[in-house]
Amino acid sequence: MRTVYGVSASPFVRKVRVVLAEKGLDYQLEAVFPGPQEPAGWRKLSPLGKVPAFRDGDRTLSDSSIISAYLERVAPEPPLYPRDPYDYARALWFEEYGDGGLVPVFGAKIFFQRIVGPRFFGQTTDEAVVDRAIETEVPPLLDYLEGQLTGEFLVGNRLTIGDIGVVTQFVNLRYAGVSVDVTRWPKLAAYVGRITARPSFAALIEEETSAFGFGQ
Ligand SMILES: N[C@@H](CCC(=O)N[C@@H](CS)C(=O)NCC(=O)O)C(=O)O
Repeated sequence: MRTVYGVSASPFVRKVRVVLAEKGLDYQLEAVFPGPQEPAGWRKLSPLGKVPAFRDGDRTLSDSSIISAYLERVAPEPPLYPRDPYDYARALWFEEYGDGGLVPVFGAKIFFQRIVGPRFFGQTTDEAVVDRAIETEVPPLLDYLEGQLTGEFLVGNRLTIGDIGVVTQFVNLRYAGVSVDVTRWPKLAAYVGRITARPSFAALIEEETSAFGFGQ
């Protein structure tokens, strides 16, 4: 049995779970909360201490990008990495845009401030940090994506790892009470709605919303 280790509200854990769902692969989720209360032996599974980590029999891996690339080789259908060299690279670029571009703002300055800090570390939200992020840092990130969307997906005409890597970050943004303004970013708002309505995303959003009470 395959096992994903991590906390389900993590955008990176969700990314791997969406990949597994899109490929129709069975797995179990084992709850691991990174940080001070990490379980004994965790660093053997995840040398950097981050979630997700993954086990497939006696093989272990960490990092959502690495796990997703492994799963593509294990189960090539449906492909989530384009065959065309440039499309392949563009899909990886959007995956990186989620990790390196969106996370430092959506994650560190909004989701952490509004959700993780108050709920798990007893911290008070610094609304000035959140407001500044929403007003000045989020818009250029969304402007770029709006300009990249020419069709149903970010790359080509089918779902890729780029879509999964970007949209999983928007799920956390929504949990933190921030949605994409449809009047300012119409293509992006429709795109995020479309991708999150896929059964792979929708099932996890339902599970996480009821487990954590997001948006209630
Ligand atoms: N590049 C990593 C990022 C994973 C990551 O940052 N996970 C966060 C949770 S969303 C984490 O484990 N943070 C704990 C830490 O950095 O110690 C991936 O794609 O898996």
